[in-house]
Amino acid sequence: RTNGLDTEEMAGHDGCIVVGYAQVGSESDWRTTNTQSFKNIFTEENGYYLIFEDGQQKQENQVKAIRNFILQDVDYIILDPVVETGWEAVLEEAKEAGIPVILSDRTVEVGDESLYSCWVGSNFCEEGIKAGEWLENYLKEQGREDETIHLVTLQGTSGSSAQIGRSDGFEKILKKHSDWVMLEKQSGDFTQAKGQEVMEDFLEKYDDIDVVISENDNMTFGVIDALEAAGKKMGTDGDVIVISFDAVKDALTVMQDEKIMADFECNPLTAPLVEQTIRHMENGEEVDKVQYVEEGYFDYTMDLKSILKDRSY
Ligand code: GYE
Repeated sequence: RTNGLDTEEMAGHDGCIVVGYAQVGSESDWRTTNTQSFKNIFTEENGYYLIFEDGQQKQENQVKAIRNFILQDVDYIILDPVVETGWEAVLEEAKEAGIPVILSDRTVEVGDESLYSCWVGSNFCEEGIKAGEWLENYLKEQGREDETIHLVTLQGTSGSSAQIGRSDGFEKILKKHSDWVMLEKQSGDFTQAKGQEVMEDFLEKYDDIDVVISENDNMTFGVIDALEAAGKKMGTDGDVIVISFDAVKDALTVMQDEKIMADFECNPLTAPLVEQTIRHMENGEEVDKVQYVEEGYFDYTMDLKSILKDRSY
């Protein structure tokens, strides 16, 4: 196996499968685990040489990283695209260079699906639907199904498939309830700092928020800080119901105090499935175009203490 990496960089790496990985950034706990999952799996012991690029949540950085991977003539490109659109040109360049592209976590929207080999990730729309259905059931259980319910949404990075899927999925359930009023949706870019800022803004504008939908846990941590600073109580006996996505350890920890009522898991351990896919491709086997990772959900009624004991992320 030869490749275009300069000899110094590749010294001692002969025979490895060279993988260029364009990661979104380091905006959340979920992301940290996702990155670690790749670093643990794509090791030299496993026969890989991993070139990792952090795009700092900017598409232009990711495009630059992919162009460098092409110049380096890597064997595979793994892309976690920050947003869905605008990838045609650079994916075309990878295709012309004969380098397969595997999408991990988020996906792209392109006219020509042959521009990537496959996508390994989560069913974001399903996560949004499950969140809406959970709220539906909870309100029924509380005898509040005929009440007018005021909601706000903190969306993830605008135009990312995680944001689009979760928003669309929740919207499907929202539409069935004429008495659910979505007061406003704003992007908190999947970060805690932005999440807090957006929630503070919502609290200034609306004094009747019953439900907060927050499209990832780190924004939710910001939401909780803002609610606490405003003297709002969360939980069954509180003023506000907070629903989140990801289900990282710290989120399940605060769920014990009902600061988060339900959390829809997004599995960050995509690397094993990506690695398995590469092995299949190395053997010349066909791979499934869409491969979903497994995920569940958690709510405040569960035995979180024992769940937390076995949880790795
Ligand atoms: O929910 C969020 C991260 O793309 C699924 O990105 C991922 C999302 C995840 O920043 O925490």
